[in-house]
Amino acid sequence: MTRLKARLLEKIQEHRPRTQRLNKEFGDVVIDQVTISQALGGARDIHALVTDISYLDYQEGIRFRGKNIPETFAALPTAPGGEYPTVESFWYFLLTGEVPTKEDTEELVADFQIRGQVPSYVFDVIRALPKDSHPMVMLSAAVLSMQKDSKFAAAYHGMKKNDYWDPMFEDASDLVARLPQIAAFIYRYKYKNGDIIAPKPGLDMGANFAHMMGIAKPYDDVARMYFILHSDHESGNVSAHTTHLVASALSDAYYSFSAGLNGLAGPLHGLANQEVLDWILSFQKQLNGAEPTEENVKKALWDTLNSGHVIPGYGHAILRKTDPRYTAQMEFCQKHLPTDPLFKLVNMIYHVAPGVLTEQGKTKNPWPNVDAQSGVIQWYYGLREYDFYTVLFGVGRGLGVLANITWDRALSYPLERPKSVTTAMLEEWAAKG
Ligand code: NMX
Ligand code: MLT
Repeated sequence: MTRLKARLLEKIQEHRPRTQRLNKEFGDVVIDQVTISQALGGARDIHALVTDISYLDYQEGIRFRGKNIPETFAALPTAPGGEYPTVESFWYFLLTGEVPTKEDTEELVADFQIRGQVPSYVFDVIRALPKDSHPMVMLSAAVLSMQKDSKFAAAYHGMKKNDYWDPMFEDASDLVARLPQIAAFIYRYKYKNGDIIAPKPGLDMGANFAHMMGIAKPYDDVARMYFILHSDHESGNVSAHTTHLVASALSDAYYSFSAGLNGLAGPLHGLANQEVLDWILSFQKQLNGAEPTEENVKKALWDTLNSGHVIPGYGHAILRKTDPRYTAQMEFCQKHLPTDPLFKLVNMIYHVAPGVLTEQGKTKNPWPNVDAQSGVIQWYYGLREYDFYTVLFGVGRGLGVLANITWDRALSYPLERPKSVTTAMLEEWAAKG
């Protein structure tokens, strides 16, 4: 058993009595009530999910295991020669809530090299799809194709409920370790004439991903930063909630995460990073070489709104301030690409868009989210096929949602099955006030 798995087991055993006591002794305590607009409005803000892996504050943004983004980056061990933590150490942190030692991380890097070996049939599945399939289709299909080797599904009939977490952890770890190679394969297969670069033994996940993508330093750090920032955003977002919901039927990690990825592929969720680049580039084209100004950016934003479209990368279902993931990436850009024309344009949009959205008066949050800034960095380092950007989000999101479903099984969270009502019932309650 790896040190991570042994520590995770201790953590699970420590945690179980807390959940059991709450359920048994305090099960009737009311924590929320539901209004008609919440029932009609996408269950917005109803407190009905429990996770300890991350928490999203309306103003401050995300905390992973209690730490905000700068604290997370500062606490975890960095890769040799890198400025950002290894993804492996972050995986340990998400699962246990503890900062791993150097030895814990090294063991995990070695463990991932073994788990990370992608079965060759996965590549056959990708190749069998039409080449013009969206890369998210390729990623989701690749993940789903590995279901046949699920350790959870194989063990299911011979297992007690208390042990479910073990093969779920095994599947989750296998998946996390394999995702970078699958993503890099999709990229090189689809956009680089199938000129595939094999993984290199001994590298951590960020360095190996940069290597397999064929992009030089500091892209290893970009990958580490990107995967960590996109990992988790508590349980209610579409990809996390879908993964959790599907896993609640005791579907294994492959079924569950593939479903979550399909939700991530929507333009209001993860696909927004692709939409942002598309929007920015078409605006740049319209400028025809002229400098972006407050006036022409304002006009482009209004044109988009007046045509009935959303401004991609702005707004959020929970956040009410600038997303700290946006800020973390902006700080990276200020350090590494301060004069890049696209970064300057993104800054100009940040200067103008909140005012335009406030004036329009519809959105509850006129501030940028993670997707407003992420594509510019990829573009700068040569990854210009922007319909690939959501795949990068997906690799990162795997860390959060797969840690979550491991804990779901550890704490025996049951089948999720909310109750629906009819419109007539709502009308009846409305009449009663
Ligand atoms: N541009 C224009 N209109 C907007 C925007 C925006 N960026 N954000 C919200 N609105 C509109 C929204 O469409 C709705 O209009 P209507 O009443 O006509 O249906 C109204 O403002 C109220 O929406 P909110 O309650 O503020 O937002 P909601 O919680 O429903 O949706 C998002 C949240 C993120 C879906 C929404 O802000 C949006 O569509 N943003 C643009 C897409 C985007 O950036 N998505 C990525 C989110 C982060 N992620 O990675 O997943
Ligand atoms: C996410 O990272 O999942 C997005 O910001 C969307 C959300 O939290 O609802």
